[in-house]
Amino acid sequence: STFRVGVVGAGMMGADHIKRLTQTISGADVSAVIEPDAERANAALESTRDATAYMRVEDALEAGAVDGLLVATPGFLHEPVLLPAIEAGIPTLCEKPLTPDPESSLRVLEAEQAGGRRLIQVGFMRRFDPEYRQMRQLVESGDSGELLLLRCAHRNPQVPDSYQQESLINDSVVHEFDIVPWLAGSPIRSVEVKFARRNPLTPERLREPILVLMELENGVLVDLEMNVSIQFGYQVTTEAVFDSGVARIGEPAGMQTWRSGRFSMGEHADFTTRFATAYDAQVQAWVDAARAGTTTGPSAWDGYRVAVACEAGVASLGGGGQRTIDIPPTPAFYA
Ligand code: ISE
Repeated sequence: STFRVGVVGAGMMGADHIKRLTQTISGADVSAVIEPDAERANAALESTRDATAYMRVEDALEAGAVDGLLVATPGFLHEPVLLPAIEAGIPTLCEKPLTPDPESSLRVLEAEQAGGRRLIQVGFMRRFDPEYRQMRQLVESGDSGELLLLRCAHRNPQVPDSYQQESLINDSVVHEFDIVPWLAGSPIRSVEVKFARRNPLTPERLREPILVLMELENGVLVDLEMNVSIQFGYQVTTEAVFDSGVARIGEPAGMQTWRSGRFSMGEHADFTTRFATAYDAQVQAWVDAARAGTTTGPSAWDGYRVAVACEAGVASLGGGGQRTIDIPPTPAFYA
C-alpha cells in the first residue's frame, strides 16, 4: 500500500518536496500538509492529489493521517515536531539541521532511544549525490593512495533577508560538517574561521566570504571557501588531494557552447537543481526504508555531531580562534 507522507512546512523546501513526492517518488503520496499559514497551505494542496491540511502536527497524528513525516520547517521548529512524531512511532525525514544546538539535539536523541528504535533520517542530501558517493568510494578503495587534503568551495549567488551572520555556519557550512567526515572517514578535531577581504556586494549585516579550516582526527586538512554573495551562480565543489593523484567533483557538466569567440557551459542558479538528483535519491531511500520498517542515511546522532561542530564554528566565527571539537563515541544504538 502507498506510504502516506505528511509534509510539515510548505515554504520553499516543503513545496519542492511535495512536488517530488507527488511526481517523482514511487510508493509514496502526500496525504497531509501541516502548515499554519492558510495561503501557503492552499498553494501546497493544489500540487497534491488529495491531501488534507492541518494546523499542527499533533492534529495529523491524532487523525491517523500519516505513515511518515517530512519536516521542512526552519531548524528551530524541528524539536516540537520530532518529539510527538517519536512518541507516535512515525518515521521522519528531517531537513537539516536536526535542531539548532547540541542540547536540543540531545533531547531528540534521548527520546528516540527511549522509544527503542531509530525513526529519524536527517536531510544531509549530499550523501546521496552521485559524485560525492564516487569520491567517497575512491577514498575507501585506496586507488589513488591516502587522502591528504580536501579543498572545498561552497558558493551561493546571494542569500535571502532572513540569512544572518551565524547562518554562514548553521545553514551553509552545516553541510560540510556532515559530508567532510563522511568523505574522509574521520571526525573533525578542530575548526577555525578566517575572514577574507569583504565582498562589497555582501549585504550590510554580513561579513564574508570566510575560510573555514578543519583538522580531522586522521590528519587530513580541509579548507572550505564559504561564499554567499558571488552572484554568478550556485557552485559546490570539492578537490581531494591524495598521495598520488587528485579528484574533483561539482564541476560544471552538460552541453558546451562555442559562440561569438566564447566557449561556455551552464552553471546552476540554486541548490534545487544542483542537488536535484541527491534530493530525489534521498527521499526515495527514506520511503523505501520506512516501508521496509528500517531506517537509512544520516541518523539523529549525525545531526547531533553536526550541531556540536556548528557550535564550535559559530564560536570561531565570533572571534574565538581555533576551537577543538569533542564528540563522545557513537552509542551502540546508532552504530
Ligand atoms: C541552504 O539552507 C542550503 O541548505 C543550501 O544547500 C546551501 O547552499 C545554502 O547556503 C543554505 O542557505
